Amino acid sequence: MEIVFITSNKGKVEEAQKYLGNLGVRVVQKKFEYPEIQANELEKVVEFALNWLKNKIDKPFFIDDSGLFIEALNGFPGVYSAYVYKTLGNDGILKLMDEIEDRRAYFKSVIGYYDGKVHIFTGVVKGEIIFEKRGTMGFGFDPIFVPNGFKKTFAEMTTEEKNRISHRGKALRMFSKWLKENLI
Ligand code: ITT
Repeated sequence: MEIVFITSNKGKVEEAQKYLGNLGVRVVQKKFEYPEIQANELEKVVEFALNWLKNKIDKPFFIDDSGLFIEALNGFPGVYSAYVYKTLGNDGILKLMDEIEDRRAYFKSVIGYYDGKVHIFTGVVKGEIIFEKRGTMGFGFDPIFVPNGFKKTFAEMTTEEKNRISHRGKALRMFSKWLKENLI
């Protein structure tokens, strides 16, 4: 079975392919710009986007909207993560966190699948923002995030290792469970 993943982010595709490949699903990346509304919840952003995309894209397809939420910054950058990553990057986040002792943060991923109906799968991973970037794998904020219970950043983990514990890995687990029960 082939499922289209609408995203501009190759890193997300690699993680989804590694996970769903185990079910025999082939993930095909399609770049197609869609509006990301400025809601305060990722779920709302995803639902709006699916409804906007549904008549423009052949079914079935899915999207993934994610964010990094830093406790000491009241959840910033959260739903603005993509913009903040592009403008400030990891160095900018580290600078913002310079004098801050509370390093707690979490990643959240919301996968929205559309097959005529909207299906939402979410995953969260808690961890800490470290003081210096480490690692070259992964993408985005991976070099500055260490998940709770681990010493390595996500950027020091292979895709399989990251998928086992990450926000997206958890959302993908729910998604693949649903696919197994309903489709495959
Ligand atoms: P889309 O085309 O799928 O929207 P994007 O990269 O713009 O791709 P988002 O809108 O979901 O993704 O923005 C989330 C931001 O958070 C973006 O800058 C990502 O690089 C970053 N991010 C998302 N998941 C991540 C992960 O697993 N590890 C590190 N950074 C991540």
